[in-house]
Amino acid sequence: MEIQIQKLRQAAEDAIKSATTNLKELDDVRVKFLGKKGELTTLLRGMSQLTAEDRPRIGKIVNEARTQIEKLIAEKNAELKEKELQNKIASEKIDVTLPGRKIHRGHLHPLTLTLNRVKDIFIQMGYTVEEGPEVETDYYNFEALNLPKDHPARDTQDSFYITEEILLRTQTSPVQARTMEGHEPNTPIRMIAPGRVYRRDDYDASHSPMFTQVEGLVIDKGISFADLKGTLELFLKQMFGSSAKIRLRPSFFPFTEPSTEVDVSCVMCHGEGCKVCKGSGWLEILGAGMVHPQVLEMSGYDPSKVSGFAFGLGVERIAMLSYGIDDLRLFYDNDVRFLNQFN
Ligand code: 2U9
Repeated sequence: MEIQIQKLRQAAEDAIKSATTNLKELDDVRVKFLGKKGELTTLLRGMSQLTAEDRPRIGKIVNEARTQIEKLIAEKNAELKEKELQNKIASEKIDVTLPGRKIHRGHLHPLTLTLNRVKDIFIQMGYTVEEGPEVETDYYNFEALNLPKDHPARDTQDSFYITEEILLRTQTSPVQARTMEGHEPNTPIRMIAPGRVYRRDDYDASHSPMFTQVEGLVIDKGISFADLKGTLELFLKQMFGSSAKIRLRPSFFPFTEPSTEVDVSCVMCHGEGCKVCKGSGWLEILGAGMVHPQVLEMSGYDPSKVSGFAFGLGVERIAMLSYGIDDLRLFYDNDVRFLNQFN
């Protein structure tokens, strides 16, 4: 029995020594000798057959062998763990001399940049920014703006109809009508409504069935045409520079009376006359007017107590003039060679 134990101890020591690759291999050795069905454990169980005289002596040898094997396994375990750690560190080594990877950051679209500038100017003047649905009712898109079903001006704003009464909005004006309705009647309003609008139209360098508008509305006691002119002049000077001049021409819109077109001196030639302004020195940039009494009344305001002015502009047109872009479709193509120029 003693010889058997010595052999087993030697075999275990050899196995531990040769377990050089990984912890799993070492654990297999542990199970083989010390596990529940391990060789030393089995030997220990067989001790019940020994004589009472032999048992303490043999027991001592077996226990010594067990302790020794456990000690060697623990030592080897620590050694292998350290080795695995060193291997891991070596494999994860970072070459700090490598050039860095470029992080491609996104940026805002030129239309968003232009819209943000327009918004900032009006926010500075104390305007609120209001939004509304792009899918609108015929009532808010037309009726509430003095465009009844048989009004000829509806022909210029044919739209995409979902039903006879529901359509894609042709202007952001319904947002103003909704805002007025949401206010205590005759209380002041100073707002802009930016957003996408839709019209049945061609798709070419200067037309699109979808574009971006900003409309504005100011209502209070005693608002006059002088307020309209002063506000829009200030806006255009901030947008195009303090040397910009403005010119008003009479016009017609169903929702304003009187109505006006607002021109700005050409941003390319400063009034000299060029290709962009077709030699006139002026650019058509805004439509505006005093809010029609009928429109005030429709949304619960009393035209004998308050008055207001309204205006509208196309963001694409302003962006084209600001950046010198000659084709509207570039804004919607999503060609990164174009978009990256606004980074
Ligand atoms: C309410 C009352 C009045 C909004 C207005 C214009 C003039 C205008 C166009 C300019 C170029 C739209 O982008 S564009 O095609 N807009 O000329 N818009 S006054 O008047 C309103 C709106 C709402 C309740």
